Amino acid sequence: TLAPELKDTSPENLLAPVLSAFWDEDRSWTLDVYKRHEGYEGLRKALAMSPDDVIAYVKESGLRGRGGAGFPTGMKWQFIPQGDGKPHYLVVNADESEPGTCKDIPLLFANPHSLIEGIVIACYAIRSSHAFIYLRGEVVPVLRRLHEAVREAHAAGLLGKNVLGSGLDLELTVHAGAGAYICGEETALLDSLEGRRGQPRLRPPFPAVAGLYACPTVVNNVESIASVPAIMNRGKEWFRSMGSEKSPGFTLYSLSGHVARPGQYEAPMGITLRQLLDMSGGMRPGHRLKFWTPGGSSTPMFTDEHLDVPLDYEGVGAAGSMLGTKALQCFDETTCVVRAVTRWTEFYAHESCGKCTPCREGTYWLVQLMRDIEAGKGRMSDLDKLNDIADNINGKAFCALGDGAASPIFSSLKYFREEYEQHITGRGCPFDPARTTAWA
Ligand code: L3W
Repeated sequence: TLAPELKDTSPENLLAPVLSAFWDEDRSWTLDVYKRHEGYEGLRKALAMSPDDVIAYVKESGLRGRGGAGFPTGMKWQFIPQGDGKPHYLVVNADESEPGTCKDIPLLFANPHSLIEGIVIACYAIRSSHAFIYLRGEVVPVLRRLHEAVREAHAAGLLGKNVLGSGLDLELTVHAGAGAYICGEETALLDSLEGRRGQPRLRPPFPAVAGLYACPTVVNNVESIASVPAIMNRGKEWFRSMGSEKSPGFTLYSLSGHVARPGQYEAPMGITLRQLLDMSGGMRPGHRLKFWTPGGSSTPMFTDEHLDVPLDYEGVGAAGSMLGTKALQCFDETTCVVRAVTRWTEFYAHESCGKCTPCREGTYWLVQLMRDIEAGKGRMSDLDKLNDIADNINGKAFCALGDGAASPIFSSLKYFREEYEQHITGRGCPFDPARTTAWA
């Protein structure tokens, strides 16, 4: 019954959640509570279908990957060759670390069984008997909760030999990473899982052809897989009735920064930041939005002119950015954009794995320039140099980390060049007179 209400995007109807439906219920993470909320019903329906039909069903639902790129989930499953005699693997990317992104970790903490149910469905579909969850290592309470949920699922016959009498044998391994942003890149994650230093591999071959241990592997984000049980249980038409034609369904937006009520907001794809701010109490009292990221710091920033951009892949793309992980970091007029971009750039330089020269060297030089400008020691020619270095990283690095580092540079210079110039002409930060080098 959710669909008609969700189609109406008036704020009071936007709070009919699916993924976050019972996060605030007592012991929401247990199998008992999950079962009271349609838990494992989607799996039962999937097991009554053929594996190929499950893949076709997910494809027809229009579900797109929630990890940043929006690749169609069913199509990715379909890439797995069948009858090849090799083991197939499902690897869930739970290495959430994009700045501003905080949706997968809360989901795993509050409702780990939605992911486990999705994993069983996906493994049945792609004919895999071993799945892995690669979890960001710092989140030890989530690791413990996942281990407990896997134990519960085993005891209930939802994992292990002959799942629910279907003939499917499935093991699920939870692996904790060591806190490297690069290990969220799918091929670096696979290297790390194999016990090597996490560095991206050349693609193609894509993991679907040669992934974990050189075998066909599906790598999916937590939220993508956790969305599958509800699709199987309530139907692809129900899912398609939300969101937009090319970006259907519901999703989790992470709202952070200078907003009155930060947190995870579940809403249909295509909602706008203006509507999300209406739901969340707006910016903090007395302040106005200055700039924001639609999908974490790796996606080009927006300003208050973009409040009505539909937050789906097409809408954000047409406005010159990317939906990414739907991490909406909102900054008000008290924020120095140069300082914010400096911090992000330091993050990318620190997290660059060093494998390719454009990213390793380029992010280092971006940091030097940004620190100088922020400290009032920059020159006007540095602005073109910044653009030039970012241009030499963008599209030329081994993986998307380099593009992510270039994005905030390009977009902040596009919208706030004047603010950069003020740092240079005023020899310091106009937002913080104490941070000036006029004394130097
Ligand atoms: C088989 C083909 N498979 C593509 C698969 C590919 C991958 C998926 C998407 O980066 C973005 C990045 C971040 N045969 C295929 C194929 N695939 N062609 O489709 O691939 P791709 O290359 O478009 O993207 P990606 O390398 O997975 C993801 C952005 O997301 N991002 C996210 C950052 C951080 C997190 C986090 O902390 N959780 O996700 C933020 O914007 O910049 O552009 O599976 O194998 N012909």
